[in-house]
Amino acid sequence: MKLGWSDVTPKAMWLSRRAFVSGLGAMMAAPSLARASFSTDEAPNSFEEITNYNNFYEFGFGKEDPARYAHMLRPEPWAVAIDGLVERPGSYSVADLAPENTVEERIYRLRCVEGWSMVIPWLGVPLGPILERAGVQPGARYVAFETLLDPDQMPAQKTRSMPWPYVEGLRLDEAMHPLTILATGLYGEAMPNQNGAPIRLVVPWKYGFKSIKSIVRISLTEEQPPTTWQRLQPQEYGFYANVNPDVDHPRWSQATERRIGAGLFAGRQPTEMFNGYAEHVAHLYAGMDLARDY
Ligand SMILES: Nc1nc2c(c(=O)[nH]1)N[C@H]1C(S)=C(S)[C@@H](COP(=O)(O)O)O[C@H]1N2
Ligand SMILES: [Mo]
Repeated sequence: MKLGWSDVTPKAMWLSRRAFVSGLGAMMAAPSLARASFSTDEAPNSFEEITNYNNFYEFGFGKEDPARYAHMLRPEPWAVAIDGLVERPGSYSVADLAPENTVEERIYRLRCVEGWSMVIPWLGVPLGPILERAGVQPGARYVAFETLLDPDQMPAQKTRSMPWPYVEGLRLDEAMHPLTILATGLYGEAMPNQNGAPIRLVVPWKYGFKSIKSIVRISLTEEQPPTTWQRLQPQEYGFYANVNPDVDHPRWSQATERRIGAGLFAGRQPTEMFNGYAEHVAHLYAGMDLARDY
């Protein structure tokens, strides 16, 4: 017998979940005006490239390790907790957060801090309305995200190579920005395990490590949350991690990038400020010194 949500969820939580889910109708009625302009018209990478060249350290450090080992991940059933400074904390299924008929395509550039990039046709929903439905409390200033912790499904979590689980965070205004999505698929299909099934963050103007995969918890916080890469190497990886060709990594230049699949002789291409999304996001950082807040 398959358990329904009302069977496994305490009543108070179920009631708040019901309020959350019923908010969807109102949301679907509002057209997303800016949607079309968010997708790049650059040619997407192939499905093969997107699913065979990955960073997902829970499955190993090699670029081909996720494709080889991510079959161990069981993306169903899956629950995402939304908690912290919200009016309606609860446990939600992927279908609650991103009902199939609300999912839209976003073709985004992805720029890894290591200096390579891709163009990926994601499927997903904006994060902002999800947080609004959960009811952001006035004291909330940041959003913290957590990946699944289960060494049986994520074999590298049996090693101490990194602090597990992988965690990330955004400032609340970054999380609410319409470019920020929770992605549930790519190329019109459910999210491949190696890309962060069943649900992952995509923040296209930031280095790829901010786009945390296989999320099980989203917490609204007052304090800036810790992030995995800042914990590991704070002098190399900051909280903001905005793509910026003018602020080099201490060990390499960020001025250019290698587009995966472009071919051996294509050469490197210039990296764009905020990964090409400056017109949409530069205002978020007005007055900040981006060399200091890297
Ligand atoms: N949980 C988790 N999320 C993660 C990572 C990871 O190792 N673990 N790697 C990050 C990095 S460094 C990048 S570049 C992107 C890569 O996403 P992709 O493999 O779907 O292209 O995922 C990010 N999200
Ligand atoms: Mo990355």
